[in-house]
Amino acid sequence: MSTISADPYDWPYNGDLRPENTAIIVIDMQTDFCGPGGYVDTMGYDLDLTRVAIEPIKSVLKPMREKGYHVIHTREGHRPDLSDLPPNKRWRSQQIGAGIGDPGPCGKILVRGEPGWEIIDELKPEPGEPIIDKPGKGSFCATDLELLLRTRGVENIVLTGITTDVCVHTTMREANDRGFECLILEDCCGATDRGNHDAAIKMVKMQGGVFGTVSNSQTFVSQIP
Ligand code: C5J
Repeated sequence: MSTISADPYDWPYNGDLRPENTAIIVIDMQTDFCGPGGYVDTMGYDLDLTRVAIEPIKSVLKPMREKGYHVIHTREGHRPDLSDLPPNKRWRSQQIGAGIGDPGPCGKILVRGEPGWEIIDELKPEPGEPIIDKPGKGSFCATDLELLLRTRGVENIVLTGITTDVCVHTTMREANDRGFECLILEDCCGATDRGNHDAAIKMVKMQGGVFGTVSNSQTFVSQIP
């Protein structure tokens, strides 16, 4: 039996932490969310706030890969014909000057196959690691992620990526409702606003761990069995 020190409870709750039943999900580490000229940059947000997660995620991926844990990546993006882009999502993005599907310095914003949609070089998936393409914020909505996790026997999920308050949080909530045992690594995430990041982390800790529990990369790397 092994656990990772976490707040408000050590994870996983039942001490059953093994490479076979545990996956890390690296959420949306794409140029559009943390690279120059991408969606977040075009909206005018500070890229340092999302890029801060890159090195901590790398430090966690290394031992997880070496020990044979499941590694899964996600990308937010839409079909080139935008047939899976809800009109209200497009309209809202246009209001802030970064219309999804519109041309930008990294190609069409948040469109599959465009340079901005690619996962950044620092966190390129290794051969065999599944990539989930999702049209929304949650990684379970309109994807085969749940089937993939259940088929592999995954029970525990480590959440990393960007942004803490949007795609990471939505995915954590979806996973928690499906009975997965969730851990979020707070320094492996970043938001477009520091206060939102802190609030999103705080929310997880309410009610005895309402969506799971919180740790950090250093603790995780030093304790992972
Ligand atoms: C957003 C994401 N923030 N990956 N997407 O629109 O969190």
